[in-house]
Amino acid sequence: MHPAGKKNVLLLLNVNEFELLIPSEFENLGPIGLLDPKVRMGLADLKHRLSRLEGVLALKGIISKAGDKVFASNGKTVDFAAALQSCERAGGTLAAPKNEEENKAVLELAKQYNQYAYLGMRESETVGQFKYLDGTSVKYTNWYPNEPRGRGKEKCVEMYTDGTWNDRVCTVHRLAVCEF
Ligand code: MMA
Ligand code: CA
Repeated sequence: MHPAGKKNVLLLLNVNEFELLIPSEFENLGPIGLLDPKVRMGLADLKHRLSRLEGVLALKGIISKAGDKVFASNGKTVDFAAALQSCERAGGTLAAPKNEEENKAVLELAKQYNQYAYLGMRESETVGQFKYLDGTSVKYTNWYPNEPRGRGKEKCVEMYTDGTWNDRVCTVHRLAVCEF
């Protein structure tokens, strides 16, 4: 039973690298190793079946993965605001590659759809400074030679189909690549 007003907090539990969200009211059940063997078998089976499904989706070019991130696109080209909206509606956000591995994973999707892709970052008030959508500063970059050169007039960022980046006006239609 949920006592009135009690928040349904979730705990992140790591089980053999398989992260599970467990309602906090079960925290007193202790580590996963103490769970009923049938429950543990069920978890192992779910893990196996999920990784099999991810393998199929990756094989088909529907998702790409890097570390804990999953990238996917609806294949549509839209302006920046619409691209961000469609990612958020799906429970994700626009892809913001934070290292070379993630950049390659986003590139896979740009190549799959043969379209330049919007990235989840924008130029700040300070010309030439780019920030992620949560306001933190962009560290890893992969600018095309001599970019960014929009001098404050190109506040969005597109990924070319070779993985390099260009600052660009936010009104052009580009592939919405999301991260989850
Ligand atoms: C050139 C280059 C870019 C700029 C676009 C805008 C094709 O690339 O000047 O920096 O963003 O033009 O059309
Ligand atoms: Ca540019």
